[in-house]
Amino acid sequence: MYGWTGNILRINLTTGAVKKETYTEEFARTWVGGRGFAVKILYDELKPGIDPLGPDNKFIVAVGPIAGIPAPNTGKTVVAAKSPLTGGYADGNLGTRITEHLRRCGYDVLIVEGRAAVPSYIALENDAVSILPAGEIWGQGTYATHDWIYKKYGRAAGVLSIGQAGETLSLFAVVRSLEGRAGGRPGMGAVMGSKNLKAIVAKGNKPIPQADPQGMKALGASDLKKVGEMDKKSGWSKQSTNGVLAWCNEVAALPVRNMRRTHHPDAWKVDGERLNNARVATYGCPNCTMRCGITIHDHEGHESELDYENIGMLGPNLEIFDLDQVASLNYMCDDYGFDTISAGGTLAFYADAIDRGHTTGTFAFGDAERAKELLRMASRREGVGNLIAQGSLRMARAFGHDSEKYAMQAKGLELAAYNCKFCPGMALAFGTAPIGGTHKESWVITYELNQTARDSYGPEKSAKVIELQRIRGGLFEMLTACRFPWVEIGWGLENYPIYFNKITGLNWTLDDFWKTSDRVYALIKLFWLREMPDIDRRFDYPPGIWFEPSNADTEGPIAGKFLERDKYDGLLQHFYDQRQWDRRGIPTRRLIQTLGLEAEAADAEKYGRLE
Ligand code: PTT
Ligand code: SF4
Repeated sequence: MYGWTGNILRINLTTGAVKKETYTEEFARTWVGGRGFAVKILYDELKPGIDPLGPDNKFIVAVGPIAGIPAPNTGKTVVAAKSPLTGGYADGNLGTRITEHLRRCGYDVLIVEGRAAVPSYIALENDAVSILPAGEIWGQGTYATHDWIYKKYGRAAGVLSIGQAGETLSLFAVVRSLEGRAGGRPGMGAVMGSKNLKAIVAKGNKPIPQADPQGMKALGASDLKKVGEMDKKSGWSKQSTNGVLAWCNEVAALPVRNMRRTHHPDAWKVDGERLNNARVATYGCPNCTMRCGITIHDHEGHESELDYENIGMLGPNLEIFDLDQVASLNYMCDDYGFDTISAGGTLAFYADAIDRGHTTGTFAFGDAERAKELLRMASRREGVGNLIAQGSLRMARAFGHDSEKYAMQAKGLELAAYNCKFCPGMALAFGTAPIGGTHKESWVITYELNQTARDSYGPEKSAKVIELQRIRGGLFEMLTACRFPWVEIGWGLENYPIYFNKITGLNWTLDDFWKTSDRVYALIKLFWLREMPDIDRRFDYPPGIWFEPSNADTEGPIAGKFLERDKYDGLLQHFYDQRQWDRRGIPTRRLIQTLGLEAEAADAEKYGRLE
């Protein structure tokens, strides 16, 4: 078998047992890698109902067959587990040198089980595997942790770490890698923390098996160069992801004031141009020639890396239009290891709940200093920080007063920075995203607003959502390659089967990836069904407030417009029909057979009926 190492490393932190296991070529072809491997392993190995923060949960690090081999942009890794935030399947994707080093140590997957008796870190150095004490850095942020590890293993090593948020089990703690960014929004950092696992470091120099290494080397080098040239020509990385902020403001899709408003006259103060002007450095993930990580200094001189989602959620959504303050909040999230999107969404919900009189407290939109204090409290679980650390849905349940409808989340995960009060297609993308309210599966909003009638709830929108889910949530999450060359500068999708075939020696087309992607989405839904047998189509709805006429804007381009519940339901039905899922949003028996998931479905049927 080429492309895949065929090896899984399993480490049990309770017993200290380390086991090298193999997987078959059939497993590799059925699940490809990254998210595909992760969901299959979690489905097979986790008993439904286990405590996500208990020793029975498993923390998975998984890469795909082209990962770590120089080509556009193959430096990404998937981290996955059962989520403590949502209770369902969860994963995230981050740039890190672990991608290459894990493979160069000889593995495509790392499974961490159990719970260490004391704070620990895992070190992989080719065949050597050590579980070592991390007491010295327990209580430290992610920057200090990385430095500590780099001092021991050198700057070329690959590192994943958590900060205090992961240690104190914040339900939206992420995993960080300073070699890329952060990943695992639905609490993957808390799962590491629950295992007393502060960090993972890997250093390897074994070759990665490839069918045509010379051919791939030449092609990868020339394509990386081409992507770099295309990026320069397009000018995209001048503002990187934050180029979209001004557009969102203009088209009334910006999250402002807990998504109560869709645009703001001060939005320009935190837009891509201002970010580029303040730039102090540019960072990129491994194997990338279109480096998009823009850093700026905050008031205290910290260097803070800002993307659109960070700025949108910690800036306009909290009505903070001072870029330095946004940078400070972002730096704190990065150091503590909080997800910026959920942190911004939860703080905004808290300010909104106080504003509506549904709770008492000291916090108002625009108050950056208090927002920082609340983040500090959340990292220590002090006072109201204990509630904030659990996300907006749990906070809403604690406050009551029907406040759940304006907790801006789907499946328990806070929505990313697109206000879809009147974007039915993007609302569907959030509602049906398999890990909860993320934009990463289907960023349909530009298609919806630029190429269709905004008020259409037609099947063209659900079809596009599925097409994008297959590409973004399927192809890129299985291969663990960054999607930005394709999304942002038009690097052709047809290149990916070419890399895949050169590396694996197979002869796949994009259609093979679409089928595998459908299998992965179906299995993720079965995972949720086993955990929550009562789920139905309401599970795929966005927050209730988007359906309320009283929530519509009173001025601006979408004045008086809001999502219509019946029509959204119709759009959701188009989505189910096109996916061959039943009226509850569960894959049908016919689809299960087509995808070869009979064994998995038989298990799911113990918990919820299939149609
Ligand atoms: C993703 C989510 C995103 S999506 C952003 S910014 W974005 C936030 N980044 C955070 C951060 O930074 N620090 C922090 N403490 N929390 C953060 N939470 C948020 O996490 C880097 C880029 C981006 S920038 C995006 S869209 C693309 N994401 C990709 C993906 O998911 N898969 C893939 N194959 N390629 C991708 N390419 C792009 O990578 P999650 P990231 Mg990752 C500092 O984390 O859980 O997947 O959530 O995201 O590493 O920041 O992505 O406008
Ligand atoms: Fe990382 Fe950005 Fe390059 Fe993607 S484009 S690999 S996110 S630096």
